[in-house]
Amino acid sequence: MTVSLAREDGIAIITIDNPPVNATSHSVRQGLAEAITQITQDTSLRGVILACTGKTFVAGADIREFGKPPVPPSLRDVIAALEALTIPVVAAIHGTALGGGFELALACHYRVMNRHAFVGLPEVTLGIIPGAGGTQRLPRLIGMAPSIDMITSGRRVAADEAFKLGIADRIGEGNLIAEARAFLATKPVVRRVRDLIAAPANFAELRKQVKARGQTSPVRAFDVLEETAHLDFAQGMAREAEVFAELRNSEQARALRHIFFAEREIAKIPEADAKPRPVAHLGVIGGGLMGTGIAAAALLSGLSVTLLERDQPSADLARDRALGLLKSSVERGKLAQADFDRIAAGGLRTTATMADLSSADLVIEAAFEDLGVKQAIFRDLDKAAKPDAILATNTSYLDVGAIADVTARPQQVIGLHFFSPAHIMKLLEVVVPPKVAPETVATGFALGRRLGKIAVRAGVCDGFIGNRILSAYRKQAEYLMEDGAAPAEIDAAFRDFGLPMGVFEMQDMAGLDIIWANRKALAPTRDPRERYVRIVDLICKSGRFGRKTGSGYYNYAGKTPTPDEATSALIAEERKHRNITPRTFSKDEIMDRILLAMINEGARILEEGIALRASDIDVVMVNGYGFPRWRGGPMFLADEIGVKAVLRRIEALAKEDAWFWRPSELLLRLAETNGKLG
Ligand code: 3H9
Repeated sequence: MTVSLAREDGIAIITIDNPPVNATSHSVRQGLAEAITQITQDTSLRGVILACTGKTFVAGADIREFGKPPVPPSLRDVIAALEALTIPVVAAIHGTALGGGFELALACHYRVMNRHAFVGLPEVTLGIIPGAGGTQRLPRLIGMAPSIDMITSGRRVAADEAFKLGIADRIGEGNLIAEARAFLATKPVVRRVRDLIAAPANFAELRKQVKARGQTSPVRAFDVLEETAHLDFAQGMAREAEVFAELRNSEQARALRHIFFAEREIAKIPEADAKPRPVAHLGVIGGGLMGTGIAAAALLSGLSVTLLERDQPSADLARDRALGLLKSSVERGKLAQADFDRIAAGGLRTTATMADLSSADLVIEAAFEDLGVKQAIFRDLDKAAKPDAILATNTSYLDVGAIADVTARPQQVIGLHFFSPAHIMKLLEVVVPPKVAPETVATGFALGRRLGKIAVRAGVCDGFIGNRILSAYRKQAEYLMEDGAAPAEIDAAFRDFGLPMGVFEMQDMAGLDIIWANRKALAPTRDPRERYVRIVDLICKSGRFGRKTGSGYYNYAGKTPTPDEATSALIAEERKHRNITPRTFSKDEIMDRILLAMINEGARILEEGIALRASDIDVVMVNGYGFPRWRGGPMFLADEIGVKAVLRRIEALAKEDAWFWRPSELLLRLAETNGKLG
């Protein structure tokens, strides 16, 4: 029984109980339809309350049903029957009323919201548009401009704003059913949103606010709102249904559904049953960009932080930097001024003495990226930290096991690879060395959750998941460059595909010197069969490290970056030196090779057990490397294309460069069995 009906003092109370999020699965729709029929037949009733058990109101249609044929009754029919009731219906909203859940609430004649509740129509984030009347009822209730904002962005609206917009009729605290009863006691008339009239709007102006970035659904949602503005309710509903059906199983919707579930799968780790240790006090070693970003993220989530630098002036500087990041959070409305003042007064301590980390529950080292430097720090830290403290390194590619092994507590050492700026970027790779205890891994994940991060488990290898894939496609981009494509052409192909920037722009921004140092560190282990492009080394040798020095692949002297002439000449020179006759590559050819490089390396990562699931790799690429969410990630794309077809393309490219394009064992195996990566 996912829906129950109770009658108390002339009021019908419909309760939905469908854990985890009360989605409108088939049994809920069926149950609601039956409850509505019973209410219609009972003339003794004066009002209806629609409520949910558990942590939330209805969070939407059941997304797992989207790939399957629809089974009646449809949510639209249930909603129409609810709205048609002739006694007042009140939705009692706690948690989140989202998508179909909010549409259900919009069909109620009134809405009572808990002070901490949210409403929203996030369908566009799943590649679809609201399909149960959201595009028709919301504008009639609150007007076109705020509806366009909510529907095309998918953003959630908190109770206070919902009240101001006219979505909520009453805000309550405590017993929401009692609030809804009190509301019904005011004898409200039956008010159907479908009968209201939306005021006209300036669509040409409003269209400019739609942020689509290559995604179809926000644009289609806007189209429907505009097209149906002058239609009656039934015609508007019919148009909404058409576009909903058109998008429901589109490529983008499938990709976005994939990533929605992938981001929830990441929490399913072998260490899930281990008990995380409590972390209230965090130590951070290193007050550079990374260390201060990590400190800011921790402070924002209410942890107290001690940040260690090599001397007092550097510690003071680090303090200013961390507080500067938090100040910008106050300006962006992410942190209250009072919380900032509290942190500035005592939540953040900076020191130049390792012994001051002795009370930290977990210490994250974010010092210079060099194994020797990190091992020296861990030797000292192991002596200074309390015995049960967990020690973490923020290395982006070094061997976490080799760092753990210099301590007397390798079971309590882990990698926590944050992405810069660490107080903003969502991704966190939790790197698991061989001797680590399950409890340490569980603590890493719990800390990630506390900091609001998307934490993905990764095994130890050079670059873990994300940077290892980056290194593969960066190499491929360098080969394309040396073979004839200009960096700007390659970057344009990345942007056309939907990434926010190209691989060369990104390197200029990160600093070419950092990449150079990494290449030098890896030189002794490089396989002689690997094609090596030295262009970036030569750029660095001329003292040009990208954005920070004013030039790299691009020149930054003017308002907008332009291809750097010295670099273009250097590339031409290098081609001559290697006897390469430059070829032209179309944008499609460029992205085809880049994606195949990502997929092949991703498959290796999977076959070596560095990533637990193909979808974990997609989560990393989407949240850390700008891979367009609406494309689902490289592994999802590989399965969409088909492993066999992917392999055929890799084998064709292997004729040019057999070493780079040697196919992963996993791809070979899956192609034989017609299997899938995900
Ligand atoms: C829609 O409504 C279309 C309509 O307009 C038209 C219809 C005709 N379905 O996120 P959590 C699962 S489109 C199925 O970790 P939280 C989730 O996979 C929908 N399953 O919890 C996970 O499962 P597991 C519009 C769902 O507390 C578990 O619930 N609605 C759905 O951090 C817990 O999820 C949305 O887009 C679903 N709709 O956050 C809302 N939602 O334990 C999507 C969740 O097996 N949902 N699951 O891994 C959310 O945003 C969050 O889940 C929510 C809770 C904020 C509700």
